[in-house]
Amino acid sequence: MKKTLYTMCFMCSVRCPIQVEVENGQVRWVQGNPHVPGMEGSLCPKGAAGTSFLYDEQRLQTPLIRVGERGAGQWRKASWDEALDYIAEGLKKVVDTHGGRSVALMERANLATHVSKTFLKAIGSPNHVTHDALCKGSVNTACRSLFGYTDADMGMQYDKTKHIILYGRNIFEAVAVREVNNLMTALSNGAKMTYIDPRVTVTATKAHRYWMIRPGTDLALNYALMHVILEERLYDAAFVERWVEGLPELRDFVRPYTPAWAEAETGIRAAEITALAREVSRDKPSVIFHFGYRGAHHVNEIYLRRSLLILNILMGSIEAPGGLFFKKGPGAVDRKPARKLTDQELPKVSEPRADQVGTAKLPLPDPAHGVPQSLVDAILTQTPYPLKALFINRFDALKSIPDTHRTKQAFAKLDLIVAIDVNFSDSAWYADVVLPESTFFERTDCVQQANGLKPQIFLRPQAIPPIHDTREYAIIMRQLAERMGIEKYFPYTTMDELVDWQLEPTGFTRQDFDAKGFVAYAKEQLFWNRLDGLKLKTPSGKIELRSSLLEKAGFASFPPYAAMQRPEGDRFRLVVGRVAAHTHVSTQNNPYLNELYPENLLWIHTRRAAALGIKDGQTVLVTSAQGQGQIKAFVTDLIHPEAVFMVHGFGHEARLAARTFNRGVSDSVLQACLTDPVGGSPALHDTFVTVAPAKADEAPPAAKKKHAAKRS
Ligand SMILES: Nc1nc2c(c(=O)[nH]1)N[C@H]1C(S)=C(S)[C@@H](COP(=O)(O)OP(=O)(O)OC[C@H]3O[C@@H](n4cnc5c(=O)[nH]c(N)nc54)[C@H](O)[C@@H]3O)O[C@H]1N2
Ligand SMILES: Nc1nc2c(c(=O)[nH]1)N[C@H]1C(S)=C(S)[C@@H](COP(=O)(O)OP(=O)(O)OC[C@H]3O[C@@H](n4cnc5c(=O)[nH]c(N)nc54)[C@H](O)[C@@H]3O)O[C@H]1N2
Ligand code: SF4
Ligand SMILES: [Mo]
Repeated sequence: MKKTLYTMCFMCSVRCPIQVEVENGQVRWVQGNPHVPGMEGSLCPKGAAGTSFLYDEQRLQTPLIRVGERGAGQWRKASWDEALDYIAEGLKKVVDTHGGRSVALMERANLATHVSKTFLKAIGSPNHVTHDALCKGSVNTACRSLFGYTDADMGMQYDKTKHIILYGRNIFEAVAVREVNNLMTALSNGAKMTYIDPRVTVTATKAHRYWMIRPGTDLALNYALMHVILEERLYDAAFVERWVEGLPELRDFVRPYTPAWAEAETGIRAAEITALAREVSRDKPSVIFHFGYRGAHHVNEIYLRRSLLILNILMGSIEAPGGLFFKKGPGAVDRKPARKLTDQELPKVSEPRADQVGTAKLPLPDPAHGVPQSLVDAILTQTPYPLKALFINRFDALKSIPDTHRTKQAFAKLDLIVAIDVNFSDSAWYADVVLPESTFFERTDCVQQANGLKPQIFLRPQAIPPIHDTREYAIIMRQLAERMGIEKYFPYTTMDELVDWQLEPTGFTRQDFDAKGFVAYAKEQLFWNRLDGLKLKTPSGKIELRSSLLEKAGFASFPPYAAMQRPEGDRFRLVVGRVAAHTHVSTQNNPYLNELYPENLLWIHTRRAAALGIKDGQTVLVTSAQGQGQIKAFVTDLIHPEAVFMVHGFGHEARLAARTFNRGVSDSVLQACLTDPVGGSPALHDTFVTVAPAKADEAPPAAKKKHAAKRS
């Protein structure tokens, strides 16, 4: 028996629409959904490795309960009833002793996040955090400071752009399939691409202009670009006049930041900076200064993100074709979005958040997401109150939060750790109970409300029944809710019931998705009139260059430029990023992808390597104040001499993920946990390291802690 269906890939969280061929209960073929513009059959390498994930014997197959010490890797298989009873018993003990607030849940924001939020509210905890701040929290805060909308409410129209400027947005390796294809359309129609990165990436090789910037100096470049644009009056005067608050202040502020000044800071020639400002202005308003991703790298990240958005604003590219747009929801055509469990009347939680978002310490990060690294602080210090149980869903706290040693110390303070995953993540390895979720092929998921220029809804229906003893997250949480006596907030027992409940207000039914995998609320793209129809959500109703959000919280809108500390002597700035063949920390053990890219390497400049006696391919020891690890050197001229680079996501500790166990180094072991206090992102690129040839007699390549990690 053969069938074709439409669903969504989940080899990364982009959730590309895909078409799946199933024959005799086996997934035989996967490709991009041909009905979705920009997909048309395409997949990235990770999406193409989906079946190798589905049929991998090393993924999680049954619930597991720890029997040895945490991290020792000794487990007993358990039935679902046994595992859920065990968790419920532990949870009740924690709640009875310390209150509902002592339970926390960390997850990568996903389609079932409303289920998690509902669970926590129902037991009386405010402590839900997502990965968002780790990825792009400062981008989120920057968008709110200017427009009153979050970054999730905004998009970029790649296919119509005339010039895109990418600041380490390595779009051809850190991939989202539709973005890549849409940008290729623009490039084949003659659009220009400028790429700025201290490292020559694949994207750099495809750009019309590439600048090897000194790491950490993009803000200086942007102030000089603004300087030229304002001095030469190259901006979109009509747009700025109508919508912008604070232009005179900006003009005064950037006056001293000349291209010559920026040249000394960035290493980019002043004449070239001026030339870019003039060239881009000729293509306005169809230009994009890409403001997203790589959003989490310095303690003043918020101001870099604001500067990128301000450049777009000066170009008038807001709600312009080929520029930035605000996503439109069903409300724009008088329709209703899919319902979420959090739309129900839920108990009010009055406890303050343990991560201190919304307090004087972190007043501005988005409370819808919280700040995970600050929650780690709260667990470690057990302040402002005890935190005793932690759920980790679709997230690997030990690898995705800087300073693994510190996160492990925090874990030691917990009475109960539950990991819900599809793989043996390192966090699962250190958990007390591991619950296996069904993979994206094997489960029906919650509804995806996809707002954009055309509001749409996508579904992820089950392609085949689970191969192993796994369940869907929303069902797992419903079954746990039954044991905790809070099941009334979970009005479903199957995923089909939940999807029907979610779809009810939309006027669509599940059957409406059979033909193409999605439904659209509108036929045409919806733009607001950029000269009189922007619906801004700032207090002034304007785009606030002078931000009331920042200033009310005691932060400046235009703080004077402060240069990043430079690595001195033999030290390097550690910079990290993605590779096309892997998703963050999830796919390193995938049979196909592991073969394509089995371990990370340390990029180091030829001259610096020679001075240290390091040869290409040689194993080196990388050391920071937090930790150290052994990794092979990639000696090259393709990186700025001040930086070394490694791909994030390696150095796995879970032995049962056997292909990737102990291969390469985890950046999180090396990184200091520093946070942008305004935006909420961790400063992933503010760690300095030394690099030395590894001694021949040292242990084989492995990430080691400088301090012996305490086992709980
Ligand atoms: N040191 C350091 N930290 C970083 C970054 C960095 O570059 N360096 N990057 C940051 C960025 S940009 C991001 S977005 C975050 C990402 O952080 P994470 O979300 O932690 O990383 P992922 O690799 O996307 O996924 C984490 C876990 O989800 C599991 N998973 C995959 N599919 C499923 C599923 O269907 N169900 C369940 N339950 N689990 C599943 C994977 O097996 C994996 O263990 O990390 C941030 N943290
Ligand atoms: N294949 C793949 N694709 C992905 C993901 C994935 O895990 N795998 N994850 C998705 C997610 S969640 C994210 S957040 C995005 C990330 O998307 P990007 O932000 O585009 O990707 P990164 O690899 O994190 O980019 C880091 C780049 O910034 C450069 N860089 C370092 N320091 C500086 C600097 O000071 N200035 C400038 N201009 N550049 C600098 C690095 O050399 C590196 O090339 O990718 C998304 N797409
Ligand atoms: S970008 Fe690749 S891995 Fe991510 S959802 Fe799309 S096809 Fe899947
Ligand atoms: Mo991210």
